[in-house]
Amino acid sequence: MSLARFKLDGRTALVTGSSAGIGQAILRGLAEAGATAIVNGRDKDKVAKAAADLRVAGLKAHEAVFDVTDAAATRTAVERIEREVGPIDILVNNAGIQRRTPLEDFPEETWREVIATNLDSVFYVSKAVARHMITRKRGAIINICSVMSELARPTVVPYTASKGGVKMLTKGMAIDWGRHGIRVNGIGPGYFKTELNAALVADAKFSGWIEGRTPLGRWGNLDELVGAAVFLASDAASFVTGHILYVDGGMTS
Ligand code: NAP
Ligand code: GCO
Repeated sequence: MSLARFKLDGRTALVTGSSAGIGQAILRGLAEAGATAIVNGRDKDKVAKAAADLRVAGLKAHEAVFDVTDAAATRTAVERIEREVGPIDILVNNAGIQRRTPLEDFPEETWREVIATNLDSVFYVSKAVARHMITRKRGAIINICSVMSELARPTVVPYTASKGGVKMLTKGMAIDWGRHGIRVNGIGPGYFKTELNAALVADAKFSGWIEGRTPLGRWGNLDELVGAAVFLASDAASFVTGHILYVDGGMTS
């Protein structure tokens, strides 16, 4: 098989929450594979900095500042991208948050914030983008799940529920949109050192538990997620849809 099937030249990729962390790493990897990158986040300065970093590396980058929990703002932003940048060929629903509190003490408003950011947004952004992909009869969507799509641990139950939802939403989207030539898959990262996990990284006991609980014996490196994203976004995965690819050092096994 030619490695050209992994190339993304001539395609445009929107990654939500790509001004930092996993989303930033995945978007850079898609751009290095040839895609035009669209950086998203709520903070315009962070988005501008992330886009500038891509341009300094000689990569094509545009900025799209919007809150993925706002369905109307999302629709407006997607219409603007399609009009001003061009067709969105690849969508990665990555934006997400974590809140840690024992369930019996978990505030209802925080539950809503976690579900809105991690789950509702995947529906909002995917629906806005898929309307255009359907007319073109092609597209690739990747939803960022988690090992928490399969496993649970204390104090992060709302997050776990949200990521279980993202797993099944991924499968449902694959079923509804396969006839339109749209492939929908998930990536389930293990534990990675990002801002979202800063408190865990600083906790030597927890970090030691992660290393012991992970067959490869360590936290993941952000660039170790890029291969899975490029594969699932590319023609190399032309017959792959509804699949959750765990990049977790073996934790879910
Ligand atoms: P992060 O470092 O905190 O980055 C989160 C990104 O999402 C930021 O760019 C943030 O920018 C953006 N964001 C947050 N809320 C948003 C909203 N409402 N609208 C638009 N953008 C928003 O987190 P991360 O660790 O990279 O996590 C990214 C995704 O990976 C999440 O879905 C998370 O659940 C998942 N994940 C992470 C790990 C891990 O080990 N880190 C493992 C498995 C899955 P602004 O705040 O400026 O908007
Ligand atoms: C936690 C972490 C996890 C990871 C990730 C693992 O508190 O256990 O935040 O939820 O971020 O989701 O896949």
